[in-house]
Amino acid sequence: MPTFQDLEKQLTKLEPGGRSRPSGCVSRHRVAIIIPYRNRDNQLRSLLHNLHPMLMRQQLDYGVYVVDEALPSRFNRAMLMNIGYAEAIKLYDYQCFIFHDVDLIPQDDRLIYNCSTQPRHMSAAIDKFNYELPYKTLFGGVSALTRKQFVAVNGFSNIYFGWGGEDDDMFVRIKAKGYNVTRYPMHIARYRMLKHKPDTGNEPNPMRSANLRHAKERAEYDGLSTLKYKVLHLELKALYTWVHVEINETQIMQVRRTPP
Ligand code: UD2
Ligand code: MN
Repeated sequence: MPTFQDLEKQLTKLEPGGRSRPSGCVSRHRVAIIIPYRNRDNQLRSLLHNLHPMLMRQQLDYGVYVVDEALPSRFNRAMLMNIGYAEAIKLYDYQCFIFHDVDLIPQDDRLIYNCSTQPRHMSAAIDKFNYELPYKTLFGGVSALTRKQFVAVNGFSNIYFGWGGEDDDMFVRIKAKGYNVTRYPMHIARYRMLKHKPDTGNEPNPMRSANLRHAKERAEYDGLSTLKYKVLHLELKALYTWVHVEINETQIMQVRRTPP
């Protein structure tokens, strides 16, 4: 496993903040890779080691954003992705957003990290699930939305603390706005999932099914439009832009969970 220092030596063409663009042409795709993150150092190194060379080969104009949630609030994957979006657009005119679990390593160069006329679920075939889609409405893992699509669905919900439900909630939002989820062919959309020890602060969320029941109505008043957070630190590191954030769980839970 390479250290961050090893990686910096290998990836000399990167610009500060984990940015790259093709030399000699202007890429059609300005892509922000948003990684919801806490305490998965080994996996982050592994992902960056694989992702940067692949994205360069794909001739994308891209940047990598690691949104790292400070303790003690419970992990909120969906909200971290909203924050990643909000911070990335302040820094560059991104038009495409790839929301990326840190533990999924793409295995095929034809898995192009761009956006389409419909939201795309990228991680359709994962080794852990025998490279089969576990269920048709799955939207977890890695997904791709244009800026316009992401704004139309009001981003992700902010109220899912702990593990589960936030990806299904997004699927509901997407359908509610008349979009259809697309996927690359199963022999291309292949990923390896890295193993890890159980996390603290990301235990299964007991509210996940109850929250999901009102996903469609809640999309109108819970999401990008009500996003509140505090940036503790933002730094253009060599391999990625590090966004260290504080989330106030009590404050967020004052948002209505059920329709008025
Ligand atoms: C599934 C989904 C994931 C998400 C989750 C439910 C797939 C392939 N993955 O993941 O997208 O919907 O269920 O919430 O469908 N993380 C940290 N530190 C932590 C905890 C989580 O960095 O302490 C991040 C990291 O990017 C990780 C992601 O959150 O990959 C999802 O957590 P997980 O990998 O533990 O959950 P998993 O594999 O069941
Ligand atoms: Mn995982």
